Amino acid sequence: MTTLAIINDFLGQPELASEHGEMVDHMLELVHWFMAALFVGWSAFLVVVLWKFRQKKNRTADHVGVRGHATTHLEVGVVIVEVVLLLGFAFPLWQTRVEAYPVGSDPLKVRAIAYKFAFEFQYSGNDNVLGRVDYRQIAGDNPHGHVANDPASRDDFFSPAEMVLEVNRPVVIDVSSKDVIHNLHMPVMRIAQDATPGVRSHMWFTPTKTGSWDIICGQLCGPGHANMGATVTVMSREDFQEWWDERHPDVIDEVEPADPAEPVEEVADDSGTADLDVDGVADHEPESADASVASI
Ligand SMILES: [Cu+2]
Repeated sequence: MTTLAIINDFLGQPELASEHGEMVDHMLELVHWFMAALFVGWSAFLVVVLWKFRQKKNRTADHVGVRGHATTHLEVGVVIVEVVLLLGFAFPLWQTRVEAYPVGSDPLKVRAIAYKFAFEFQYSGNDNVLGRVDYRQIAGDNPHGHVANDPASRDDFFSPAEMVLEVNRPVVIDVSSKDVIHNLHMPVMRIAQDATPGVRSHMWFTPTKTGSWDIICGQLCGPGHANMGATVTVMSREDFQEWWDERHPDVIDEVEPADPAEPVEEVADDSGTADLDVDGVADHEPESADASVASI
């Protein structure tokens, strides 16, 4: 699909590096054309009424006002275009995203941990299951709150400030926050997701280009917000494998792959704030349609 991008280019839309991004750009372009038409139409209308109802020509006020139905027809036209945009473009985009949610062992699993004022990325290791984190277990020697008895976490590894991905391989990202609400925003991937403490959010996409781009925080989160960022680097399959092998802990040789069907022992909740428990073991199904919608 080739996309008309005159207004997007004019507004400085960054380059595109994800599979679904073309649909997002296409819809943005259409919405902007529609807004441009409305802007021109309403501006012309304003000029016409200023001229037509000028004081010099109309010494006495007309208390009846508009007599024709032209404005009603125009309003109906606007509603029809908006319905077409919603039903013809926004809903299909949402539906495609929800139906194509990647499952199974192929998608890369990453957890993005946001905190004031940086991002850190947890990789699932060769078992492809992210180890659980529980923020009540955060301590000096456990900065991410790893659940110690979770076998899935033993081969996990971290990448501070750089999210490395494999080109053309879907990635599912668990987005969470350790303090306030942040937002993992990757403009080139045309995707963003709030990182809310106590809420498990997912986002997914397929990068289509190799390169390095900015990740920014999309929620005003405090005095360091402007400097809160990271990098997303997309590598070829070979380079990614090399990067992975360099970081993957040796412990993998001693660990049995975690069985996602076997529940990990729950941590005793003595705080009365069960919602704070943010886990992500083998659970990458969207919990509701909202989880996928929010990732666009
Ligand atoms: Cu932030």
